[in-house]
Amino acid sequence: MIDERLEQIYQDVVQRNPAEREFHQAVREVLDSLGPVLAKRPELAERKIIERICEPERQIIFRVVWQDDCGAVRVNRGFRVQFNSALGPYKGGLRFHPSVYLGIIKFLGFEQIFKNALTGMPIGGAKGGSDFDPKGHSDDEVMRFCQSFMTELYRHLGEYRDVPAGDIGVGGREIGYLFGQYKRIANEYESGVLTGKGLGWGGSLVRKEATGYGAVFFADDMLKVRNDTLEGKTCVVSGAGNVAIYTIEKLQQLGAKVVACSDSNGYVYDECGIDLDLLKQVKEVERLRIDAYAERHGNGARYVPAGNIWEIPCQVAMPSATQNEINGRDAATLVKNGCIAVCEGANMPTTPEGIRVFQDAKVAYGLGKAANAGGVATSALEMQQNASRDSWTFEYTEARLATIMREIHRTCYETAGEYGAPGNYVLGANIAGFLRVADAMDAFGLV
Ligand code: NDP
Ligand code: 2IT
Repeated sequence: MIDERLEQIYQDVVQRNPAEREFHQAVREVLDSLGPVLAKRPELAERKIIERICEPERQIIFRVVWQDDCGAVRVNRGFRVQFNSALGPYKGGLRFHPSVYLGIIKFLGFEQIFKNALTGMPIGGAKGGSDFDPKGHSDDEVMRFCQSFMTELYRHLGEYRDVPAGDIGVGGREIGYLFGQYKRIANEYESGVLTGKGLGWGGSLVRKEATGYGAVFFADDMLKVRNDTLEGKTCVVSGAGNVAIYTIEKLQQLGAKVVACSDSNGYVYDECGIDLDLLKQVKEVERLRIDAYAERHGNGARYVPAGNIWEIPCQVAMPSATQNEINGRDAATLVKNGCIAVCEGANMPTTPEGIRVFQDAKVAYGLGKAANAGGVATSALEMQQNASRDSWTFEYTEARLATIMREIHRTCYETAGEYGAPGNYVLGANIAGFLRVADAMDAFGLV
């Protein structure tokens, strides 16, 4: 770090939040970008804006008890970290995955503050979730879990207070059960309290596609400033969930070829390009594992159990599964194999060592908090439609998303240039996002 005040802040964060490794990592990455800001704006340091941003406004941890189909009692832990409300109501997804603990939710909530600021929409930052794993549970069990989870969470929510959405393990089915229970307890049809809703009950067209589409728009812009395009590029997309599927869809629409995707068990390699209809059938309709794609395909698609997807040669890599899925060695392999752009649909998928490898090799590197902001931006568009009791067409909503993504890219690119680091989207995104939140916090006084 350039500034020893920042190093001290980081050490304090580590000490005050022991054993929250991913949270430390997310804080470090932002603080590493802020030296030039403190040099220009010393009053922000005096008023301890950074220390305040690193401390969540409110953290809620609660017990979730439910009964499985055999009548056995199950106990999980629920979280909602309401990190920062300087720019609007708390906003951010819910993650249901067995790896969830406070450190994961805090890293995601911290990232969300800056991401949401970059969208230019009036939304603060939050994240929540549970160590509950929806995989392997029946619809009825998922419903009972969601109802129990919302029975505690509802008192902390509201369209002007806190508006959750999906993330890993939380899609349309879970949002339906959560909304149903909220509506029942609150006795109000408060559409704007959750986003990612079904199209027949207050959802927005394009929300399902938005994170993946947005990440591809960002990748397209990164290549454009280098006088290049996505057309004809060989791409690898990790994951096979919501973000991965719609990343693949938009890449294909723009003429790129996606040769592989994955889940936590392995990857599929399809030299002719992923068959998206088959992938959607396997993952979205039947909720199967990715090996079923290769089984059904029959025509050359190969399933590689426990394979490392980053060993597949590609020009564009779009990590869309989870945090820290690309380490320094994976990054070096990608570079060696000719990768020219990495654009993150997932949150913090590249380790700090991996980021250094990409930056040293002058790979166009689009970090998650900028590149995957299209999901939450379209959530904010869903909130707008709910507030005005309106619903927009697919074309109009996608055009709004495209404009927002192009604007985020421009902001990051120009800010990096202004601070003497042209092409460094990490610096550009962290500084631009931070300044928007810091200026609002500063205007509010000591709160
Ligand atoms: P889904 O639950 O729809 O899909 C997640 C995919 O990632 C699955 O293929 C899953 O495989 C894989 N995955 C999850 N955890 C791990 C793990 N620990 N190791 C290996 N693979 C894993 O989630 P989303 O597509 O919504 O989310 C993917 C990423 O995008 C996350 O980082 C999320 O935070 C981020 N994101 C999501 C947004 C959204 O709107 N949904 C918005 C912005 C970012 P398996 O089935 O085997 O678990
Ligand atoms: O990480 C993210 O930005 C999301 N999971 C989406 C959050 C949202 O509120 O739409």
